[in-house]
Amino acid sequence: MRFPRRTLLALSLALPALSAFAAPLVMGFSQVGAESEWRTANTSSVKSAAKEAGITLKFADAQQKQENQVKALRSFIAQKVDVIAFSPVVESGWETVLKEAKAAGIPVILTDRAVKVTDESLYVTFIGSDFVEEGRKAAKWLLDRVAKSTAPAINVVELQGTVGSAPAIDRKKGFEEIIKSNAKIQIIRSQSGDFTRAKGKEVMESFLKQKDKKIDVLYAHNDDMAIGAIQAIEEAGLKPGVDITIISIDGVRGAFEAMKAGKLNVTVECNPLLGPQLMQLAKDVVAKKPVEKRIKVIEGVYTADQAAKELPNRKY
Ligand code: GZL
Repeated sequence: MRFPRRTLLALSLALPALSAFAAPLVMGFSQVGAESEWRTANTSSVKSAAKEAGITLKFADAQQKQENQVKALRSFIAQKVDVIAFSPVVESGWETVLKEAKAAGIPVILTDRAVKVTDESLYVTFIGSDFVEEGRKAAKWLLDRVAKSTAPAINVVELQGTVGSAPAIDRKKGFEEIIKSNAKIQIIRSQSGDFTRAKGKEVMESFLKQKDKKIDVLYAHNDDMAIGAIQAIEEAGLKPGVDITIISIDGVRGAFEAMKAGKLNVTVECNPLLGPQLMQLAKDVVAKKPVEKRIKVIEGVYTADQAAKELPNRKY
């Protein structure tokens, strides 16, 4: 069917204006859960940024269960959303549902955590922190801290994040890569606290009950587990941050308050405020603009002596 030249001209002039009346972009977002202060801040950033960007957000909380995330992704596919974004609770087990999204022509953005897939075309881009580097930063702080120590051994206990999750795997990897340079530093116990305060406290209690080796350092994969462990250390009659040096990751408000109280020694920042970048990415992806396959978040390291000054500036 051929349109008269004047109609085509009119349409081409009207199109930009018409786009203002286009239906808002619809994003299906599957969130890990509400397990930590970090996660709460991440959810708040995603929701406020979607509102700000005029994006209709369909938000699903998976309560840290992969099967709930798979269900949510399938629901978004059935609803024919324009784009799917999710933070995968664990790295593996996503091929099938991501193939379903691809078959439905719905682009997928990974946010916060990565997946292990054989076909990288199953997602368009991954925006999140470099967890291996966060583990390295934690270990480098410890190396500096014990550089002048005459102790024959530095015994570390480790509270790992959720088993199988990218941050738990990579934070362990980065930490172990760096401590290898000092044979005195040994991880004597390591167990998952699932990124929660309650589990962090419970596992630290079990570490403290085992009296065969003195605990010099706690390395916690997130602040919430460290804060739970601080309670366990105090209940055991020890001084957290003094009798046991505590290193954690995230940089949430609770960590700055613990550092200000002298109960935590250092937190490696992991920025949860990905919302605005994610929404712009979604618009670019839907508009089929080229985007980077891997977008890293810039982060710092904060020590106890900086806590009081930095606390008022914290946005999460
Ligand atoms: C890291 C994020 C982790 C945080 C935890 O980007 O996936 O999950 O470190 C959170 O606090 O539970």
